[in-house]
Amino acid sequence: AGPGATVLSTWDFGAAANAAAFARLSAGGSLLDAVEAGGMVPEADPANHSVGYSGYPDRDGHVTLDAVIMDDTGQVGAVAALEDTVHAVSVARRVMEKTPHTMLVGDGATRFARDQGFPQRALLTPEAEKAWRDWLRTANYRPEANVENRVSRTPGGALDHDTIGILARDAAGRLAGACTTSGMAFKMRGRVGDSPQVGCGLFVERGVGAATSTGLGEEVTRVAGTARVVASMRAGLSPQAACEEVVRHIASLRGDAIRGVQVGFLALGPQGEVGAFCLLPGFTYAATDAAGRTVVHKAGSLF
Ligand code: SD4
Repeated sequence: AGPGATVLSTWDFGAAANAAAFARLSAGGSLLDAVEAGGMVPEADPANHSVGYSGYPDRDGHVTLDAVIMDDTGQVGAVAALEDTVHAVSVARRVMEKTPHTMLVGDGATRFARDQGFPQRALLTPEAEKAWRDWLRTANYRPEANVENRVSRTPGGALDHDTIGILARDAAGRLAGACTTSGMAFKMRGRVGDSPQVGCGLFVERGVGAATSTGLGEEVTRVAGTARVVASMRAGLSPQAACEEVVRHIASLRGDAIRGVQVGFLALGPQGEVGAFCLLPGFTYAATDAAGRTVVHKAGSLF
């Protein structure tokens, strides 16, 4: 795993998130500050149709966001089906810090965001609305693999599914992570993906590792994917072997049902060891080392 990573994020656009996270760490911020700052980057990016502002809506035209944040002391906060709020990852952090709960959903999450002073903002951009109206003509729900790396290439042309998952470690080997997404484009109203669910989109355990996932969330949720990756690491597998194990498990469990489906996992060990693996070619991730150098890598794939 080379020199080891300090910040790891899913997809090409993770490089910008890593830069923000690394800057927070360098300025003395905590690991939670870093992963939150990283998640906020794609959330605010109008060219990214799969996270936050300008995310593609559900099939009723509502942009609904899922996010989670977690550290290695077991602190966790999440929101699901949050609306009218750009920074879902920050609301998730408030859930962690200000409530006795680990997750708020729907109207309750949105009301909590207002109570906490997060500005109300319409998330459906004209471009995303046009994509939705175009989609309604066929209403064919067919998630497309690796569309995350094609942000703003074909406005409205593709069924975006994306997430940013971001993992960070400090010099002492402590770990934290976050995951934020607008979920699958044109999903059913009320659909919640893997991303905000602990052990699915994100899992972090002190001294063992951190893992995050991306792709078609249902395929991650049904196997509690990141909980499984970290459990394998606890049992002695490297982050790479652990990511490969869960991908092989999904493939053997699901057979033909996952043909053409993308799922990718990213894992980070306490010494900065990196693992990444996916079903189909095309999953990339950004790794930033302790000196702040970022390289975008292609993950290995099963097929
Ligand atoms: C979801 N896993 O909502 C997310 C989408 C995603 O890359 O990660 N896409 O299913």
